[in-house]
Amino acid sequence: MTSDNHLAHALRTASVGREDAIFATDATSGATTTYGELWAQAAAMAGALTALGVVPGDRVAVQIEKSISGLACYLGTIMAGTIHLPLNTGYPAAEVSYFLTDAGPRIFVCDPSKLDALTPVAERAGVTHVLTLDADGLGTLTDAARDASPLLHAVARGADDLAAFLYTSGTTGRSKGAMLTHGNLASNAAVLRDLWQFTADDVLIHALPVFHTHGLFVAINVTLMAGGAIILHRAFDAAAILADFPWATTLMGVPTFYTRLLDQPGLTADACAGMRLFVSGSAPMLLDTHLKWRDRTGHTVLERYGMTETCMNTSNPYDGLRKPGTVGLPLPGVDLRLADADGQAVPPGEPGGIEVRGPNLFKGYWQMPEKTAADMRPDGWFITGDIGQIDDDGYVSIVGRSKDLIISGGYNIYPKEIEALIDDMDGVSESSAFGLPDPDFGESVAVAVVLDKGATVTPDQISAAIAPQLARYKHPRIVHIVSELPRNTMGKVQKNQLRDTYAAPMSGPRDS
Ligand code: MCA
Ligand code: AMP
Repeated sequence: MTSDNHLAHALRTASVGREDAIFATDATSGATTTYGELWAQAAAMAGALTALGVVPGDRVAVQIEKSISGLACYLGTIMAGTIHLPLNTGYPAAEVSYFLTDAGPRIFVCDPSKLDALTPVAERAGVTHVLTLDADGLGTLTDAARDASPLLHAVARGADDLAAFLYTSGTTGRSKGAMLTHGNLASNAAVLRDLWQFTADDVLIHALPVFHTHGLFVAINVTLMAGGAIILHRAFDAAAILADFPWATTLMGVPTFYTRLLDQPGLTADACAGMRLFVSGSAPMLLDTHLKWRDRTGHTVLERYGMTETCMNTSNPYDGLRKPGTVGLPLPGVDLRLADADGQAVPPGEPGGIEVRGPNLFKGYWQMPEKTAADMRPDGWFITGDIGQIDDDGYVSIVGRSKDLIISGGYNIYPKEIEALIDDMDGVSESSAFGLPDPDFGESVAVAVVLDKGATVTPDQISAAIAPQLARYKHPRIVHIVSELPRNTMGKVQKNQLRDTYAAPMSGPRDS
């Protein structure tokens, strides 16, 4: 039924003949969805998209709440041969406008509550049809799917055809659409399923958002490929997740999940007795968290490392030594090297820029060949912007980043995006955004702002001005007005110095 559609076939195979097996249980309502129902809904949605005139290669952008119908919509876009483009539900209209204009989707699906605000935005971006889908699976997309003939034969697509765009911000400006192929997603999920030993008996607690690689292409694709089940949590609630441990076998999360779960008195070895695997990624897990988790639960968290452009690159082993503080070994089929700025290998044991190559590597940035060329060496190595070190056993540690990036609760925040908005304000001369240690999110955003001579802009005015422009998680938690930014002799702003100065706000300069 889906065999000519590379990714749909790969995701579907494990559940063929097991249509009555449960794919998902809603953590709130307890309602279940079988594999048969999931794929029937996906085929219906693919039918609706096809009836609206999509052709292979069209983009279908979605900004929808997490739901089973939302997952069926993802599978439907793949079956229809189109390109799935999920957007963070926290993006305000200003950010959505950029993504729609850049990606040029034919169809945009949003929450009904945002329809009035986003329809003009979508129309200005040339979107042909705006549909709706809410957290309960209701909306005009569902209506259209009910009325359309289901697409019984998924549109043929090969491994090299595009399956998804995920936008990732750049260190120098505009967000870039990473183009991921059917082969990228299928090969990476298959490797992870095998390495982490996922089977049809697994039940994954799914509390991640489904508009990023981690929640969608790792958690969902791996589960589908194993024919396992998920317990779908719409948001992260530590007590509710802990309460589901007895029915589950695995959890995937960002480090914040684990630090928040550690705050739960009920987190004990007994509570984890039925769990076989805890996976962490998207941000560094502190050694302290690793050790506390092991003490409390008897489990060693399996940490892995990936990127939007590459899916997953490395993982600690399932069987064998998991080394806290490392991200493990390169995945089977993934080449990883440490190189200097010219692409020359660094001496063994020395830190160097992490570069990767393999079937996981994206096809480039949408309509930005010069940015693709800047990150991809002619012989196919992708420059990740992470600095790594490899120990004698081959385990990779991430020891720094050459890209200017803040990771807060697993979300990436590019300082340049915040600085550009603040620098545009009347009365502002320049600004610098940087990350400060945060016990919950790992890092939080701070910004130092230099005002024009005589200007009287306040931190509150700065916060208020950027609030409607950026998703909440990108908002600076603290704004310091400073007389100048620290610079080195080359004139480059010294963010390390800002971090050191403001890490302990009570002892920092009293200039804000
Ligand atoms: C929520 N807030 C945040 C964040 N999340 N602020 C900064 N950073 C965040 N990550 C804001 C809320 O808007 C709220 O603002 C306040 O902080 C407290 O919210 P709270 O209810 O405590 O947060 P939450 O809703 O529980 O969310 C925390 C979270 C969430 C569960 C950790 O951020 C999350 O799901 N993170 C996972 C992100 C992820 O999937 N990353 C993978 C992408 P206020 O109340 O002040 O309005 S990276 C990836 O895919 C790569 C390839 C990889 O390797 O995996
Ligand atoms: P993104 O651009 O959202 O795909 O985020 C990818 C970046 O997240 C990587 O380049 C790393 O800097 C970071 N990252 C992902 N997993 C880990 C991890 N386990 N430890 C440290 N950093 C990580």
